[in-house]
Amino acid sequence: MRKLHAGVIGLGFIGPQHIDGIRRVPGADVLAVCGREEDNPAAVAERFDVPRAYRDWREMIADPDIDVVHNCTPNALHDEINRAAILAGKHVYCEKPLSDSAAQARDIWRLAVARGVAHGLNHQYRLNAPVQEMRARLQNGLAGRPLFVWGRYLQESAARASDWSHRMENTGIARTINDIGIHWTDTACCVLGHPIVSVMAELTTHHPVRTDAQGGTHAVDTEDTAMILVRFADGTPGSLIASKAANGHKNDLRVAVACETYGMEWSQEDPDRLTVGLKETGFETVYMNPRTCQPETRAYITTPMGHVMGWPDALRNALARYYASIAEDTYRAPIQPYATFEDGFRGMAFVEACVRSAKTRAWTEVEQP
Ligand code: SOE
Repeated sequence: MRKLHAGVIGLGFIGPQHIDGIRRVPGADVLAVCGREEDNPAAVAERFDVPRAYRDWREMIADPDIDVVHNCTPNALHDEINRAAILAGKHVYCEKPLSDSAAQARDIWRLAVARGVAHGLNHQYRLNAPVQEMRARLQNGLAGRPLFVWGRYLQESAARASDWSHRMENTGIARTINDIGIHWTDTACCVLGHPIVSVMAELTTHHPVRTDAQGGTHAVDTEDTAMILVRFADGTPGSLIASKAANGHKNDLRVAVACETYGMEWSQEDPDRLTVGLKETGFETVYMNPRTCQPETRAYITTPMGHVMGWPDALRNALARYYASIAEDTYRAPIQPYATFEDGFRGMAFVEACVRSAKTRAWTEVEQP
C-alpha cells in the first residue's frame, strides 16, 4: 500500500509536533502544511522539508493527493474545517476540543461515520505505556476493586492578571475545562474503562480583567480553575482539579486510582513510570519492562527502561494506531485505541455539564451518546 499523505493545518505550537509525529509512523508522510500568512507556511514547509505549502485551508483540502487532514487550528475553526475535510472524503485527525458544543460534536461525529472516514481526536495521554498498564492491571483484577479516581491537570499560563493570551478569547462556554480538563477525563475514563455520568463543579475566574503587554485591558469571564467531583458509570467516585493558574506547574497531568489491593498513580511529567502504593511497604516505582508489564501494555513500550518515553512518544503512539487503522481498514469499528470523535462528544458533554453544575450548584448528569 502506498504511503498515506497528510496535510497539517495550523502551524502554532502543536502543528509542527504533528509533523514530527506523522514522520515517525510507518506508512505515512507529510505532503502539505497550511497556515496563516503570519505563520509563513512556505518557510515552515522549507524548514520541515514538506513538498507543498498552502495559505488557504480550502485549497489544501481540495488537493486530491491529500488523504488525511490534521486540524491543528484554534478551537473556533475546528468544526468548519473538519466538516469540509469530511465532505471532501478526507480522514481527519483533530486537536481537542472537537467542537464548541456537544450538539456540534455529535453532529460532526455522525457525519464522519456516515461518510466512512477515520476520525481521531488528539487525547494522546491515554497512549502512554504506564496509562495502559494501569488500565490493564485494573482489567486483569490485579489492583483489586477501584475505590476512587483522583487527579489534576495544572498549568501556569494564567496565574497573573498580566498573563494575557488571545487563546483566552472565543473559547466558548468554558476555557480550562475544554482545554485541559477533558485531557484528564479522557485519560481517567480510559484507565477505568467507564465514562463519567455526573459531575459537581466549582469554577473560578481569578482575574475577570487582564492586562496585555501594551497595557490594554481584557474582560475574561471563563474559568481559570475548575474543581470537579465526578461519578463514573460503574459508580466509582472521583475528583479533578484543572487549573491554568498554578505557578510552577508546567504540564502537570496526574491520574490516580485508589484500589482495594493497591493504588496506582501516573504523572505526565514522569511519563515513563508508574507509582504503585502498597499498604505493607509504601510506594514502588514501576518502569515499563515488556517482560514484567501486562501483555496489553507491551505494544506501547517503544524504548528500553531508562530511555524515557515522553510527550512526543505518546503522540507517536496515538498517530501510529490512527494510521494503522486506516491502512488495515479497521477504523470503522466504534472502539479504537486512540480517541475518536465519540470521545470528542463525550468531552464536550462533560464541559457543558460542569458549566451547568457550577451555575445551579447541583450535581448534573452528563449527556451520553
Ligand atoms: C493545553 O493548553 C495544551 O495545549 C495541551 O492540549 C497539550 O497536550 C499540552 O502539551 C500543552 O497544553
